[in-house]
Amino acid sequence: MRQTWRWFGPKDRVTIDDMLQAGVEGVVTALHHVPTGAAWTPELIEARQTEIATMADGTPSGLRWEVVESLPVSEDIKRQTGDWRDHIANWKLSLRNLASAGIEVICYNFMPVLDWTRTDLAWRRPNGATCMRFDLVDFAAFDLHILRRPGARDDFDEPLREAAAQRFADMSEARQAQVAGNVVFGLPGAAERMSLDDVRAHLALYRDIDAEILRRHLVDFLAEVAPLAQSLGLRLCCHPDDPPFGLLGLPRILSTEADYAAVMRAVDLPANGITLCTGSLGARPDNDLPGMMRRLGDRVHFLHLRNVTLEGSDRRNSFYEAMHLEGSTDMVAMIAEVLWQERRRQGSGRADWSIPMRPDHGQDILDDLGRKAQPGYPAIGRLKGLAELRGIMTALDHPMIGLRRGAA
Ligand code: DNO
Repeated sequence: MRQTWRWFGPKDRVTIDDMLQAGVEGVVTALHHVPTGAAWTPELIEARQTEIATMADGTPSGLRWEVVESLPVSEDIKRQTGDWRDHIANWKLSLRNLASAGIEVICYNFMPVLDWTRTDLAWRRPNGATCMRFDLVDFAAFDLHILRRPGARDDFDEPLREAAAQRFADMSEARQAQVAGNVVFGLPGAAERMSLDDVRAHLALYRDIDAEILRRHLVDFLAEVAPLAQSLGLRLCCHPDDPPFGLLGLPRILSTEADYAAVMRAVDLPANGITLCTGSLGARPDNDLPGMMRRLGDRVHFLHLRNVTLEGSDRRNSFYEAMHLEGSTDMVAMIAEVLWQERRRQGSGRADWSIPMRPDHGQDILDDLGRKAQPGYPAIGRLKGLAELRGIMTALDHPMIGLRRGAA
């Protein structure tokens, strides 16, 4: 596995020097400042590559931009409205420019309106660390009583509606505003904040788009971009829904193994691959993550290794972001499956046998608590996650362990 790290550019409070000292091998970033729908120019790509290649004192970092996360897909493309054809043309131009710059792995997602959703961005753990959390009762209180979305009632059963009413009655105005802000924080790049009216307006635009239509739009998009990516030697990898269940009445199409299998079959090219995010998919107890890695592994082009603790056994639960080896996902089994997949790729002579992974998210610990980096992306919490994951990788790869022999 290639050990990578997400960087939000020069404004990120976690620097190139920081990640280098964390032992990172490659960088994951995006041109967050380019408006969605516009093409990424060679000049802007090169400028970002130079930033990555340089430490604070001007010495070379030895790091390269290895994965794009994300090349954003516009709402117009998802809905096939407005300028969607121009946006696809620009997306393809960005692919060409990225390929010319030597960047091969391109992550994107196809979630309408919101990129990810949490109710807490800094939820306190008993040891004083903080983490992100999705509280289903808070979320229902938001949907029913703060956003007051028409149709929200039908999404929650009676006990949940009652719990949400009680929760809302107990919320201070400050907490109401905080939950609303947190829920809408998950915009790609998270630079802007939507008002509740903006959210309502965005939701209205999806009134007539169900999962079947949205899936068709994704397949139409892939039918355009995947053959080009294939010819340029690029690997596209779609990120799953986060969390992997319906929210705010919006359609969801990448929440399960069956969802992924259907989209990969529809455009059956190696370049049409997936980002296997154990944190997003792991928020649903019926997703078997090591099994997904085993069965879909030859099209997994990028890995997000992260853990969540589920607080129930339903498909839709409250959960919080646990430390990387804690939580509900068996991370050792997951890494073993990845290493097996890499052996198989090596055996068949694939140049892309080593899969880029990044320690996804981390709890805020120690000096992170004062640094206030991007939610989910602290320096030390991620460093701890990477160190733990690297320990597992190193151990499972050791000649004394049966994995090598088992895969042969
Ligand atoms: C959250 C991330 C997502 C992810 C995009 C990929 O922290 O996992 O923002 O980068 O959904 O397109």
